Amino acid sequence: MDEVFPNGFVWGVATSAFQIEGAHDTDGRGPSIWDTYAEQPGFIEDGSNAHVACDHYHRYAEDIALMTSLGVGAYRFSVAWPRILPTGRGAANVAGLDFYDRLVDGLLAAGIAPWATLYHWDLPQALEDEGGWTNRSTVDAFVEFTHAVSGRLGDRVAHWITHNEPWCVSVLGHAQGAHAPGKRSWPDALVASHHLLLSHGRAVEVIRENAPRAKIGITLNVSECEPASPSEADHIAARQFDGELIRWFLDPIYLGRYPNDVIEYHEREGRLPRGMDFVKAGDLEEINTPIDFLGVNYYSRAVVRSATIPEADNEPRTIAVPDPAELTDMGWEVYPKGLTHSLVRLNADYEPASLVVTENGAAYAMGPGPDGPVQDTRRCDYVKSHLEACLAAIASGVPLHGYFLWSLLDNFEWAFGNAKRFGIVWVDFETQERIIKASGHMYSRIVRTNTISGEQAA
Ligand code: IFM
Repeated sequence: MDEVFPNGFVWGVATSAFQIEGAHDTDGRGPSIWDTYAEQPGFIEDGSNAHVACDHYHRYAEDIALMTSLGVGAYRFSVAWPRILPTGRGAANVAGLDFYDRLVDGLLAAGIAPWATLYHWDLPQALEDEGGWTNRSTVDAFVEFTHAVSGRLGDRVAHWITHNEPWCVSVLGHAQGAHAPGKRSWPDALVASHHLLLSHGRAVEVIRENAPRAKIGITLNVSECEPASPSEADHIAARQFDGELIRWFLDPIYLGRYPNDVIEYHEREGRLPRGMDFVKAGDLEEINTPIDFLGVNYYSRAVVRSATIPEADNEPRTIAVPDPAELTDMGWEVYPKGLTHSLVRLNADYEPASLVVTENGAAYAMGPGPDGPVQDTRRCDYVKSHLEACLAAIASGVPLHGYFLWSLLDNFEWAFGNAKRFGIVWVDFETQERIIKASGHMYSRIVRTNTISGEQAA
């Protein structure tokens, strides 16, 4: 197989605001739902919070210099809504906008293309107090936020992502309680998912007004959903999970309708007590607004078993871990073939104009050895095998145009806190020292040469 990527392939690194910025109450930033969530005793595995995180708010210039030394061509970051509109709507906080202005100008001066994500989970707490994503008025607030940000940065940011992983926001945040705002209600999760999608469609229109030449997309967390056994029950369960995770979001976006089998499944599970009454006339047309690319965040596959999880009373199936399997520190199976299969399948089912891997990476704990360097060989292997998977997809005709490694920096991994390290740059959270790991050096060679040939798996 050809080990060279197409000319013009975008090589990037990704982060998100809440996970790296810190400066939680600086320059007028308001509290977000994740600040509130992290304050609850026991909600963050290692008891950490993101008040300082990687202190990127103050060290962004140093972090741009790191990206320059890696040689990456693009940087995917997110804009903290509570920095721009501290209570969610109303007058924009100029100091917050100024920060992203400096960041974008710094990136452009360094020859790095900014890719801005609008919503990467940090909803202003004031909006949550009014019902958050379950309240349709949050869609209007998101439109205000999009106006403020794209109005200020749209002359320089040429790539926009409306939402990051709306399944996590709706299901992990509203049905499973594993993410902020920590709710456990499937009906709320499905209402929230619709409002997220509607806000996506409306935001696309706003960005097109403020940045007419920009490319706009949305990012989903994608897994290849496979049955745990050949049994019919497991096949059905895998298809249901695929429906909940992928088709529930992409069918409205690309086909202008919710998938009937998934509606029926949610109804059977009692998750739609009032049917689909939250879908108003015209909503699906707005959600179906054309976009320029589909962002894919891929980490692992989902092996699905039909049996109920005993401790999670509202889940009718289990996501199993195959045995034996190679696992990352998240307990996620290393399964690069699933990335090829997912890209090929999404391309066939939805025919997006372009696909971009907007996140891929692995959590491994290894830090500096006695003589300094961080030998994260397993992350090197993970990245290389997933880039091979990208090449296989391209060879099958998938219009894959870029890859963003998650993540530039070790950072605040949501409910796991600082304990799970995804960075290709190691961060000492006490001193804020940064050290490029072996994976960062390897990635640097790859992005400079546009090929993975010469990178040996360990
Ligand atoms: O850290 C997260 C990121 O915020 C969203 N996608 C998955 C990553 C790893 O869990």
